[in-house]
Amino acid sequence: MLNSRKFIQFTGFTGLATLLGKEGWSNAPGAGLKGKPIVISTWGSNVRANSEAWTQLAAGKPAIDAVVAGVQIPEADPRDNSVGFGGLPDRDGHVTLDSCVMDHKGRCGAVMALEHIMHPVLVAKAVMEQTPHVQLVGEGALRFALSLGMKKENLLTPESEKIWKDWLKNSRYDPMDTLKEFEKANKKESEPYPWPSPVLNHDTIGMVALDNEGNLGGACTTSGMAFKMNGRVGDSPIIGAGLFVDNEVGAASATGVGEEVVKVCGAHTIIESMRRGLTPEAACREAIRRIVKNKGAEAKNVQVGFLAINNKGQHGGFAINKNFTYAVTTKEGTKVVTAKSWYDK
Ligand code: SD4
Repeated sequence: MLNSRKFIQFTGFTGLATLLGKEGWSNAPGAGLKGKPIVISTWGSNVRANSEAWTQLAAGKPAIDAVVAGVQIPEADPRDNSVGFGGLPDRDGHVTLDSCVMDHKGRCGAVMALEHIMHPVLVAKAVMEQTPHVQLVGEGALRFALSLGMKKENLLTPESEKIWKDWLKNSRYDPMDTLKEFEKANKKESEPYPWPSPVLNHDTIGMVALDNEGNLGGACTTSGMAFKMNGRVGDSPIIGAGLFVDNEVGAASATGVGEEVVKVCGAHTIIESMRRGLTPEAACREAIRRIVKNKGAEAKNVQVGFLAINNKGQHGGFAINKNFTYAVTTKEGTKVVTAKSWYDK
């Protein structure tokens, strides 16, 4: 069971207040749809992305199109320092993007360490649809994007550049060191769990959806861990780690310290657990259990959050540490769910 279900409060998201009625989205477009469409995405702040995806689902579009539309919202938002434009750079100052998509037929595409392209998810989709391959990386991915007519852009905003330059003063990279940073900043325990720091690595978007026809799709897109080594690839563009979709079962995605997600094939593990009959939440918990088993007591110092839907439209999530939230949109409306976590008291 999920421990908190709240309809969204609109502080900070002015446009959304006009979209939702007091009790959720009772007059939402799509209320008359026969199926049970649903879209969920990592982190409560991604309600705006859900809204875009829902517009597509409500118009009867396939899940894959809905998620690709949805995740482009944070990709183009310079305020989101973990995705696309405005994403924090690697330690050499390069904004390098990881992204993947997967559809209901098991088709998939990914780009890794892609620079200068505002919407890596569109390149990942084109890899899936227009090439004989599944993954393109670095220079080759960039050349492919340019061949599609995409523009080469500077994605490093002045704000991200400043954060990077401040970081360079100490140049300490240790995603496992979060609690120490937390204590140094004199934060209270009740504040959101900061991994690896309160602001620097939040809001990667993993989004999965079920459309009106009962088909699933998913997308995951990120600028990855801030100040990573140049060339580092996380879980987000790895099919089976950051994202997996199987129309027979469900769809799952991940956020958090990608190295830990890759080690347990996170999203694929969740799908296989749901295939064995686990609920989405229990399946996410099982994947978290494997990370905790690997890391022992150190797991307390790292955050990973998983979310999943099954092909009946049920959803769930689970995290290592508390305060992992995800946004859910259905015909009933949009809400932000705080997932249970391994170390919930
Ligand atoms: C990564 N999983 O590159 C990503 C980071 C992330 O919100 O999820 N940030 O490891």
